[in-house]
Amino acid sequence: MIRRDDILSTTWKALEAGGSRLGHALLDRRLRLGITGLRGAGKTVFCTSLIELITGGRDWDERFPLLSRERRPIAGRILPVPGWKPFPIEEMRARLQAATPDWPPPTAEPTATRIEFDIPADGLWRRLGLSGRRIDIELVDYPGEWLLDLALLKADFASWSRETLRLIDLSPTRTALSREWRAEVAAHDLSAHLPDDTLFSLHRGYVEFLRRCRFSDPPLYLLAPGQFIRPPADIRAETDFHFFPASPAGERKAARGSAFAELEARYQRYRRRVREFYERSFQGIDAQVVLVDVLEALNQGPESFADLQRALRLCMESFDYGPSNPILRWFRPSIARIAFAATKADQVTRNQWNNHRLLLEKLLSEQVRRARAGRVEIEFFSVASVRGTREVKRMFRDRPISMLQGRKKGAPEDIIEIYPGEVPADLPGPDYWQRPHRFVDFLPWRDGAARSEAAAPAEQIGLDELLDFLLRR
Ligand SMILES: Nc1nc2c(ncn2[C@@H]2O[C@H](COP(=O)(O)OP(=O)(O)OP(=O)(O)O)[C@@H](O)[C@H]2O)c(=O)[nH]1
Ligand SMILES: [Mg+2]
Repeated sequence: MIRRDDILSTTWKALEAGGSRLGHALLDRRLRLGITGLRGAGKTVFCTSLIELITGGRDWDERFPLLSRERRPIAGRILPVPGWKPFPIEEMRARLQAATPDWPPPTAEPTATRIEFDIPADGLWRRLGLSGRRIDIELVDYPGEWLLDLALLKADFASWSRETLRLIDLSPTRTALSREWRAEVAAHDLSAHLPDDTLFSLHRGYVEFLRRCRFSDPPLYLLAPGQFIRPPADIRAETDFHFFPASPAGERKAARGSAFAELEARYQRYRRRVREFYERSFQGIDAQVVLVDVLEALNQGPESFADLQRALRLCMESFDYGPSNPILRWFRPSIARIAFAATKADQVTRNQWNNHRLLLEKLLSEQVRRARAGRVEIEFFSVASVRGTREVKRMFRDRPISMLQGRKKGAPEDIIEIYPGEVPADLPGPDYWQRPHRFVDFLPWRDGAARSEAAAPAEQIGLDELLDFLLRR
């Protein structure tokens, strides 16, 4: 018979052996990160830099000063995630560290990766003789447009259609761009049967409308279904995909065989696919990283900015942390921590980083309040996963001002110098929109023509601080 004392002494011996397998087993920590960000928010660049930091970090004091000593990753390695295409880290690394570095293209398909590493044992664990704790981070990268499909999971076809059509009426740009498509829909009786070809043509009209909103001036963010804009290669041709928002004829339930009933059935099948994707990507996440590019929306003006806010709120509602949300029950997430990161901090000068962070906090104040009430730990960061600029001081009317130097997209040979302007610390009012500001999309930084330290990961802002927060006990 095994006595309790035997077990204890065996455990104790294993611990005394220092960093033994059993020691690791006791201290292992799996961290499933839910990377959340709309298109172009900076997810892929963030994932690349995070993996680089964990697997190749060095010169910690100079390069990652805000990552505490006891949380510096040791012996990081990249592992596959069964059932997922691997995150293309080699390709990303090659792009960002090339002699003429460039950003990755928009993500076309979801990928996942696992990063396993140790961090030094601290406090009690070190006294017990353990050399380290093992951490295992899993993350999924996906096309940002798809994030907006989360909201579909909460709505049936009739209410999704109602909301979508209401939004079209509310927003001047949407109203203008949808005119042609709405006229086409109005020419058909959806309470009657319609052939597939007609439904397909009306669906294409809706997709075209979404695309025009995406590239309009100003561009809009809240465009759903997101997979219509960035379709997964395997389902583009399937009829499940060929629907569009439609108002039911009167209050009656859609008659069997009617076009409306067919659209409803397709919507529901589409939703099942979406749900599968989200279950695979977000179910069981412990921590969330919410990446937001507020600067691009500030460049685009009040209508874009308001639309970004609307889109973000809608997504965040799907991750509601209050107890009564049905989505919460389905995800059953035990999200303990959220890092909200305002991305591309290198597009503004250092004295604006605090505002950059505060603006994101204001943008999502209601969602943040609810998450805090649900005892989720929250912090805000101003982050540049890969820096594209350097800051220099210049004298202007006898006063020193900060300027940014960098290379613009499309002109990699010339270093330009600009004054980007200010970031508001609160939601921008009319006075902000009058003031000049321009946050330029710079290329990743490179020193001179020949990069002397070609293998070194590019510089970052705030990534060290963010990782420190995620790894905190
Ligand atoms: N200056 C600067 N620009 C960045 C940074 N991260 C991303 N960008 C810019 O933002 C663009 C989009 O970044 P991605 O990481 O591809 O964005 P994403 O969220 O993966 O976008 P999707 O794949 O379309 O969903 C890049 O092409 C860069 O122009 C950064 O740290 N600094
Ligand atoms: Mg991407």
